[in-house]
Amino acid sequence: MGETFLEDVAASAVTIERRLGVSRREFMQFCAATAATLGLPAGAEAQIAKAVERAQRPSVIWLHFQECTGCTESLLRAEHPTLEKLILDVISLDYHETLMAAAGHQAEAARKAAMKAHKGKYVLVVEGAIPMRDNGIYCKVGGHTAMDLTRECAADAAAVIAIGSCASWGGMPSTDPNPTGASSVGQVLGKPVVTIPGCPPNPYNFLATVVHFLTFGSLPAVDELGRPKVAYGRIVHEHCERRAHFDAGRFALEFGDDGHRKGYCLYKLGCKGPETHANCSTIGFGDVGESNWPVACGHPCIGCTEKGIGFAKPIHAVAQLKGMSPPATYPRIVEQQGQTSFAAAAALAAIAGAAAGATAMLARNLGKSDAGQESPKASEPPRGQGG
Ligand code: FSX
Ligand code: SF4
Ligand code: F3S
Repeated sequence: MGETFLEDVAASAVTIERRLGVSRREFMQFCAATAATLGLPAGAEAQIAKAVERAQRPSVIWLHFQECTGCTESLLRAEHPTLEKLILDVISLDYHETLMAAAGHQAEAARKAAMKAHKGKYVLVVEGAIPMRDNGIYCKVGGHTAMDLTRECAADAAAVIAIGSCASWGGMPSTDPNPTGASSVGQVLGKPVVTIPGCPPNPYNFLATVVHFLTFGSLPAVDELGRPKVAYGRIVHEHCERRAHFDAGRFALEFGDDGHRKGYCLYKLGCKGPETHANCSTIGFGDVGESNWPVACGHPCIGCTEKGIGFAKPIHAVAQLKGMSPPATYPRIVEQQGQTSFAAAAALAAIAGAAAGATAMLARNLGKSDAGQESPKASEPPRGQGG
């Protein structure tokens, strides 16, 4: 590093550009987005940037069991080229069956070597459910059952993350009658672990969790199901872009009917947004562009992040209404809605505890100030710890 602050900045900009192939500006935008996802106070992006730039990348051992590899796919198939680069840059992926070049004994040796070299320090990520029936014989890798591998790798891990609904609570493989006894990582280990459910999960939630670990040396606060509160503290319905239609009683009744084509609420088509905890409606899904999440695409939320809802409750069944607090703001759908000013929405979000979902949504909506409904004075979104 150079002797002056400016030299330091210039040097780190060059390093980041070389490492990630992105400009310093893009990198800082990523850090700000991650800070918003984590519901961190203003200024946290600088701390995140410092940690990502300087910290030693944590070794990650990533196991795959009963699943479709959609979790990994969602991390890699991003529209924005920096996301997967960032993920692969902030961690050192030492074992990942679908991404590593090694195969067979070589792959097994790589896993053992990483476990030995980083004993007590590596992060174990498990993707997929783990069959427990008949001593776990329905899923084996390298001659070992998924059950044994999970326990062996978790024993010396600094942190265990269950990624995707399958690993978090059984997901699709555990669908009734669950012939293989597909179970979660927590069930196999007999203790709670951090879970990032979703089928597939939102890559930003995984990245934000890892960045939190990198920046603060700990995983973020979780709810009773192990889900980071900042990402899963609110129900989808609370910040849904169709919420104004729900409140006004305007519903699509059939796919393709007039209400559906007008973008009305999908509740009567079985949308599980009112009973599903996730931030899809606030940060969008993955990194595939604006308004790309199930409801925005015209399909009801199936509750993929929620145990007992996704793959359990019929897709057409009407959701139970939970936690019916007013939304923080009403994005885009304004034509029949009165004047919800941005300032009022911001104040409401602050009163509601400035939950991460609201914070992220308000941050996102700052870019839409051309909608004409937002106060030009409100240039700063409220920030605060979510939960
Ligand atoms: Fe697939 Fe992952 Fe679904 Fe499961 O995601 S997208 S079946 S949650 O474990 O690969
Ligand atoms: Fe959105 Fe579904 Fe709630 Fe309707 S029921 S407002 S579509 S989350
Ligand atoms: Fe899943 Fe519903 Fe989000 S189906 S991706 S939780 S909108």
